[in-house]
Amino acid sequence: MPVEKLERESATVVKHTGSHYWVSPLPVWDPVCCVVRGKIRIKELHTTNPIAVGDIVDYEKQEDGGGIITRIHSRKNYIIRKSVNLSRQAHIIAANIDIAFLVYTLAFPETITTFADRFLVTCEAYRVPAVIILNKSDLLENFRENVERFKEIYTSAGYRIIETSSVTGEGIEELREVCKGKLSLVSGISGTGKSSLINCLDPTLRLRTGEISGYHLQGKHTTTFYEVHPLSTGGYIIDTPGIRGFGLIEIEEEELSHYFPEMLRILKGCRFAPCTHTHEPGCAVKEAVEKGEISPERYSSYLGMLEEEGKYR
Ligand SMILES: Nc1nc2c(ncn2[C@@H]2O[C@H](COP(=O)(O)OP(=O)(O)OP(=O)(O)O)[C@@H](O)[C@H]2O)c(=O)[nH]1
Ligand SMILES: [Mg+2]
Ligand SMILES: [Zn+2]
Repeated sequence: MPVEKLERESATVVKHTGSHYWVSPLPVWDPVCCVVRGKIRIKELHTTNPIAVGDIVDYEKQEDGGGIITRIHSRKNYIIRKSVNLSRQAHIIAANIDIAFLVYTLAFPETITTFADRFLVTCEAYRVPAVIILNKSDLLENFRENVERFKEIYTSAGYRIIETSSVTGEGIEELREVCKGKLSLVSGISGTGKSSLINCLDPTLRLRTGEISGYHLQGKHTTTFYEVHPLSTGGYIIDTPGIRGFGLIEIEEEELSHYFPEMLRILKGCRFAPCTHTHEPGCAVKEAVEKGEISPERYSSYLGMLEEEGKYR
């Protein structure tokens, strides 16, 4: 039966579950359940989801209280990753975000640094400011050396790190301040405590959390939807499902080092331009690695990504 068209309005996508999108005209919190009619495609961007949380869309209100999405506004930015399985399909995690928090744990579960570096490169490539949350600080008594090394690597690269614990409350007030007035995103592997942190930021939210288990102490992929939560202390935060692996989408070989802030700062000094900072003589980046000004860990992550990029081309 045809439904009558009512008003057309703009709103932000605040939740995505399969075929449904909830939208709300932020800062007003009044989510309406919408569907997409027909195909909405963004030119030249082939992704599994044409619309992501954080997108601003136009929708037509329907008599039954729901809506039909008719248009996506152009995006200020977005975070996109490639699935690490064979399909290597691209997926937009979220759009129009002011800050991306990488929720990282050195133990319980241990996150591999290549995950962090790929996430951070993607944030740089799409102009999303990134902040690292080093969570579960209450469990790191026996990992002090790893903590210090981790902080050294990423602060010298140019990233802010906030150490947090949802058990002791460490860092929560600092995080609240950063979130005020912004749309932020938490991302990370399963079990790092993304949903627990959001519950700490605003205890009225009561998001579902899951224990970590098994021999490798991994998370159980408790959060399954992408969802925006309004924080009572100000700002909106997007909880996301844990990611297994973060596949980079295509980045040109010559461009990759621009997304390592510590390399970008000095690559003007390379004799050749463009320089891949691998075999070229007179390379300022290699020199900085030798002098210890760029960490060997980040440089080897860079080389790994270069190699992988070549492989899929
Ligand atoms: N000791 C300690 N445990 C924590 C902390 N934060 C979270 N946890 C525990 O870690 C487990 C996983 O927490 P979740 O918040 O569900 O993790 P998540 O990142 O949302 O996981 P997914 O939704 O699966 O991606 C739960 O048992 C939490 O209680 C922390 O700061 N310290
Ligand atoms: Mg979760
Ligand atoms: Zn160079």
